[in-house]
Amino acid sequence: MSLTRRDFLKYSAVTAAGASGIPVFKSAMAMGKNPKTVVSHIPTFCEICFWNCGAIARVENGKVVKLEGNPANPESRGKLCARGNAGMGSLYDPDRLKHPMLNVGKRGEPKWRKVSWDEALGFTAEKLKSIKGKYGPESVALISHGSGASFWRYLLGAYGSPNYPVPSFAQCRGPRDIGYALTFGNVPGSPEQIDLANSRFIVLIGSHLGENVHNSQVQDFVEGLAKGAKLVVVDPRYSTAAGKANWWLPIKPGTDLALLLAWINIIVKEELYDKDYIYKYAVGLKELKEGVKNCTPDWASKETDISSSIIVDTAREMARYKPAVLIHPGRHTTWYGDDTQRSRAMAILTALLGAWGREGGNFFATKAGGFPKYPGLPFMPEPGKEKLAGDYPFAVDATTTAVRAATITGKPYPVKGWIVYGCNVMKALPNQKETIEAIKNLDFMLAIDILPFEHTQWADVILPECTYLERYDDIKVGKGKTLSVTIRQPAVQPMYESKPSWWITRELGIKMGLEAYFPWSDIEDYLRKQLEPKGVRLEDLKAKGTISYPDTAAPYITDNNQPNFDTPSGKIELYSRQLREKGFDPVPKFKRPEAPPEGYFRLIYGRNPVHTFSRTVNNKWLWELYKENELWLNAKRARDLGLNSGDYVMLMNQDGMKSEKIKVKATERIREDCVYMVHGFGHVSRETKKAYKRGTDDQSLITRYAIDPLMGGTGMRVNFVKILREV
Ligand SMILES: Nc1nc2c(c(=O)[nH]1)N[C@H]1C(S)=C(S)[C@@H](COP(=O)(O)OP(=O)(O)OC[C@H]3O[C@@H](n4cnc5c(=O)[nH]c(N)nc54)[C@H](O)[C@@H]3O)O[C@H]1N2
Ligand SMILES: Nc1nc2c(c(=O)[nH]1)N[C@H]1C(S)=C(S)[C@@H](COP(=O)(O)OP(=O)(O)OC[C@H]3O[C@@H](n4cnc5c(=O)[nH]c(N)nc54)[C@H](O)[C@@H]3O)O[C@H]1N2
Ligand code: SF4
Ligand SMILES: [Mo]
Repeated sequence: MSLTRRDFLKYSAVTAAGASGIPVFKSAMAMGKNPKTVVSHIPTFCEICFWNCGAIARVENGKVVKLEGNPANPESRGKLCARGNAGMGSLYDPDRLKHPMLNVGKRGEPKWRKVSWDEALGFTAEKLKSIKGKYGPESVALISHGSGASFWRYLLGAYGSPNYPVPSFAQCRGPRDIGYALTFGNVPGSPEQIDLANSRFIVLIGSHLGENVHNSQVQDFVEGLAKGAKLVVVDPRYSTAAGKANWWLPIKPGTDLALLLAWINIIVKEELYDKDYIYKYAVGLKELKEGVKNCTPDWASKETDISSSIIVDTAREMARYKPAVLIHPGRHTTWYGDDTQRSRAMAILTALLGAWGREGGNFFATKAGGFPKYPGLPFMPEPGKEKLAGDYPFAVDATTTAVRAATITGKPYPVKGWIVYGCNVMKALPNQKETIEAIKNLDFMLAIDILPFEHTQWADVILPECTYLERYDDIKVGKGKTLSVTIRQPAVQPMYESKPSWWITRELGIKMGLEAYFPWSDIEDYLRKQLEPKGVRLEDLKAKGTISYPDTAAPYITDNNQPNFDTPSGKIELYSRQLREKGFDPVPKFKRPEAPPEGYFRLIYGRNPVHTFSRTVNNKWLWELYKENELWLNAKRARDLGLNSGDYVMLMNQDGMKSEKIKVKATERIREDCVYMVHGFGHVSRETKKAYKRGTDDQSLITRYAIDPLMGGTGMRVNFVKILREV
């Protein structure tokens, strides 16, 4: 039975009961169910992806039977996506990790012994203390992705390590954030502060919204289109979004910077930029003009395979709608190794159109203050050594690949322990051979996960976290046009022997002699201390799920709301002196990417709307919807190769690496020079039974990666594959 609007209103009406700390029970009679059925609605937030939409779990007799969006939450607005709706598939996955386990075999050839929490944590504490004693605390790194990671980061801070890399930086949005920060002194934000719903002209460069499902962003995109926004989609593949576009530009992969420079060239040459805005807020127009003077539409046309008339038309059209133009900043931007400069070109174009801080462009997040940390914590030790950010002048944090390199080479200092939380390092990082080599060099690897995916099989200890529906986590503070705070709380008790990270890290901390850092009596005390200074009662938040603060500051530039550009000049930097000083191009320059050799295709990848990376492939409902990925192959090339949709093939990359078999999807919807697959398939752990050997792992073919010299991101679309018929 679904939660109707009336049910929801009834639910809201009983928040007073919730406020007393009692779970919000509804009368079973009112639900028309067996009178013995006890129903409750527990607000929480989704963890199936990191949009973290506010959700409401309907619990019947202690079992979660349905998940719905929480209308009070800005990320869900009452709706969940298919993945969020299927969240119970994680909770009730029969393959879940059930007990702490110790590997009594060799690393990578595990023999698992079920152990108590006390033994697992005691063993882990000893290992971590011994690494600290021998090499120093910086020799342990936390590689993580997900909400519970905040507790692990805190524990590592108390332990003294500065190394907490996330794949969502160097394999995801790192280049974008650095490119925008170099230009505007600010980042596009997460959730992105983009005004899709009010935009009159939207440009998607790669971003495949609709397949990439970030709930409220897709809702805004649909609203913007419904209100008549024009749409340009630049993608070598006819994506779902391209199906809605006024212009689909099937670009030659890896040449987007040439297109962007040509657009900039037209806009400055024809003086179509927002003059008042640029004179007031930007520096470097003259140098920019000079820098792009040879980037003519004809030049770009040869590089990109897009006709020069379309390049000119789209440039003029976008200028016509300025400033209500949204050049979508993208999210997964580690493509070809020149990604920060491509992102910078997108930022420069945004600036020329006057769209930063304008309605329909990029808006400003609320200035309302966030929530404080737990008060009175003992002083965290200053990490002794520099974090492992690699030799990249604009890297801001430790990166996964710099940590991996240090683990292999011992330079600049050895890394001997990995704590891997909610991150499948085999699937997320390019070049699996290097990942394995690094793991073999470790003294100790700990995996905290909910499922026995392949990377956990390399660990010495596995700790079973309970799923998001069984636990508390840190509060989620959202900063969009309004400030919001959302709670995660257990809808049901943890199954098996699984435990939440707040509990695991505290116990482990105490075993390592770090108890001074964990002064709270329990998680509710910990949360309460962060909520109370903002006047929020934990009980109210537990009942409502999300509390939002209407904002008084405008999200757009007005006379009283002037932008603040945190750059050396205090202005938008069309020309970047900081880049020049470090030996990089102050105005982005295009470098032609290597073309696929004869008989090879460039391998590109993306998302499927019903899966999140590799983590949902074992979820029975989502698995039913899409069980294995397919190889998108241009129909003409398929004919030439004598292949039909549904045929199975294997792939071999430029380094001789062969894939598992994959089903062909012969289609006009992709260029002839590349093939495409959804990321995250081809699991090799037998323990995840549904996912096992379904489809192909794109990462197994990504043996080569191009490192962004500015910030260390790993461009992963630099591999070429040949199609092999024998399977
Ligand atoms: N359903 C679902 N949604 C998700 C996720 C998920 O796992 N599942 N993950 C979330 C996360 S963390 C991220 S980072 C985002 C990622 O989503 P996006 O940021 O949208 O990812 P991209 O890699 O930019 O986009 C993939 C698209 O780029 C196209 N492409 C490939 N090469 C090129 C090229 O050279 N030029 C151009 N212009 N296009 C190219 C591909 O054909 C594909 O359509 O999605 C988020 N949303
Ligand atoms: N080839 C290629 N590589 C990529 C990408 C790509 O498109 N192609 N995308 C890149 C991007 S944009 C990103 S953001 C990263 C994503 O990288 P990851 O976030 O590492 O992605 P997953 O492969 O889904 O691995 C997630 C792991 O978390 C576990 N997990 C799920 N929920 C929980 C939980 O509640 N607690 C704990 N402890 N564990 C949990 C899952 O079981 C799984 O083992 O990958 C990057 N790498
Ligand atoms: S977008 Fe979907 S999977 Fe992601 S948090 Fe929201 S409902 Fe969950
Ligand atoms: Mo990502």
